[in-house]
Amino acid sequence: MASDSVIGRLQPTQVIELTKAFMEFDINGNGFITFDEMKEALHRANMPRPDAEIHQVMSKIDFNRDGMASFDEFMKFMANISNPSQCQNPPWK
Ligand SMILES: [Ca+2]
Ligand SMILES: [Ca+2]
Repeated sequence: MASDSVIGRLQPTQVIELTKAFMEFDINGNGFITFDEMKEALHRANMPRPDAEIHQVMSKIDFNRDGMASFDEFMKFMANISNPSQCQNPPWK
């Protein structure tokens, strides 16, 4: 998985938490979250959401539009929305 740049922006504890979260969503463990898996995972977590809302979230996570959220896409999405307050300016800016 070529996600070093994304993971490098996250705290190690965040990476562990997000990896756990990903594994909960990826019910069949194939490394991708499908619409059905996200729906099922939210249902299991007692957070059922309407299909339209799940579609919306999936479309935000699914950068390459193959209909599934890969681990890399999931990490990117979570890194973007987590926006930690302790976020430092990257040295290349
Ligand atoms: Ca899967
Ligand atoms: Ca994808």
